[in-house]
Amino acid sequence: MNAAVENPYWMPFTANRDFNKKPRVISGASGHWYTAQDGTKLYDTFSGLWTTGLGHCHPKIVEAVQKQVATLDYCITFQVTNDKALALAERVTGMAPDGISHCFFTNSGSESVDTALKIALGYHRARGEGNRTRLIGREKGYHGVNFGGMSVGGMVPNRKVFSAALLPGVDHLRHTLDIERNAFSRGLPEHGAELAEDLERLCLLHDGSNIAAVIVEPVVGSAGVVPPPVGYLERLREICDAHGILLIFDEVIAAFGRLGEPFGATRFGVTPDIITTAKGLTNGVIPMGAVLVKDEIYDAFMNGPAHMIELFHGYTYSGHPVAAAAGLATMDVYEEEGTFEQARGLEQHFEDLLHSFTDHDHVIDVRNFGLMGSIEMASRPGAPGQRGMEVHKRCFWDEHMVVRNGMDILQFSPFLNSDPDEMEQSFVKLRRVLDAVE
Ligand code: PXG
Ligand code: PLP
Repeated sequence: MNAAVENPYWMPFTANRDFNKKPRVISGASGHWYTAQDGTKLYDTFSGLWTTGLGHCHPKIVEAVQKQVATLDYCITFQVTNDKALALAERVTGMAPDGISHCFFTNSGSESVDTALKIALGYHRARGEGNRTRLIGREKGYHGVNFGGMSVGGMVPNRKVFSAALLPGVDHLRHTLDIERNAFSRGLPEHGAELAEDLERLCLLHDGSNIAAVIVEPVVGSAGVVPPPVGYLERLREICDAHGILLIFDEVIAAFGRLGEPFGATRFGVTPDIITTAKGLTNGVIPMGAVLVKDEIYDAFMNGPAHMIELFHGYTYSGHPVAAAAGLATMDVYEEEGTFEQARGLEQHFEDLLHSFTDHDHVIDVRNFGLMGSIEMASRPGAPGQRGMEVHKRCFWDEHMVVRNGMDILQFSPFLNSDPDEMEQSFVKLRRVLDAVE
């Protein structure tokens, strides 16, 4: 099929008409490189979509998936389970902060978020605090596209069309992006911890006893990489504790090495009550997510008649054996190859490369933490997003490189096992593109 002529595929988060004029189609990958349909090799600067930190088609994961699909392809997931799901739950909770020893499987980040919100509401009700129903998100937050995650999310284009259908009883903290005070910060920005006091304000307004949970990304990803101000997450934790509110870290991007640690929670030394994950759980090979919860939360559900279902929630594919096998192989590779330490070792080089763009005419901010980074360009007057899209396309066609843009913000998610020279070359190519675009 010639996608340029007629493309039946309605692509997600894509400018479909523009895409169809000149489709960008990948048909293979190996390690740090994609292969386009015409055979061109393209360097991947985004590890898939924050997913594939170990590189594409890792032989150990490929082998585990091939073996599993020929051994147990699918298994009923309700009232019966499979060996791989059990093993993966043990493995993942074993890496989590102390006191978090149960996990619930989903198939994506969006499902993890909606699952976490439902668990938070069920937990309070089970403890006789059914009045705690309010959910708090944050401006610029991305928590997926299902109704719960969209409601607590704070990205305006994702909410605008569905405004009337958003969950009731949701409030938002202000976002922490402050280019005026924090531009070109290396790592965590200095200013903004006081923004956590927004939560105190909402507790005064609604009374803290009505708030069920607060959900934030420890480092904002989708909205353009916004690391938390120094002290901000610690303060959120304190306020949640003072009011009995559950703190949810949405670690769909942050977990599994992106911040040089198993979790953002372990990197920041701030332990939330619930952690949502997906992406790096299987290196992106098979869709899967996991929601990790503190023991008190799990225990609160474990009452009533023992033959009864405790949580009326689950997906046909929760704990899918092939996904779980991919997850187990991924965890093996992280451990055997020392991936998280390797990622930590790449941080300085990555930071230096990103910040070498500080003086570029188009650039108004550079932000980074762990192996998450962004270069924010000024928008063209009257045409927000146009410059970013042009950079994306020129990178693809002229420099053979996949670069992710969110409007005029370029986002970078290098491989956790990147070759430092390859990483450097990608930024040499990027500079050529930034010099060439108006
Ligand atoms: N929470 C967070 C923090 C995410 O980053 C999701 C939930 C939803 O996951 P699923 O698997 O349902 O897509 C995500 C996903 C970007 C970008 O350009 C990031 C995501 C999705 C789309 C684009 O940074 N992250
Ligand atoms: N819709 C219908 C008609 C179904 O039968 C099911 C599951 O059985 C679903 C939606 C939910 O699908 P899933 O469990 O894959 O999320």
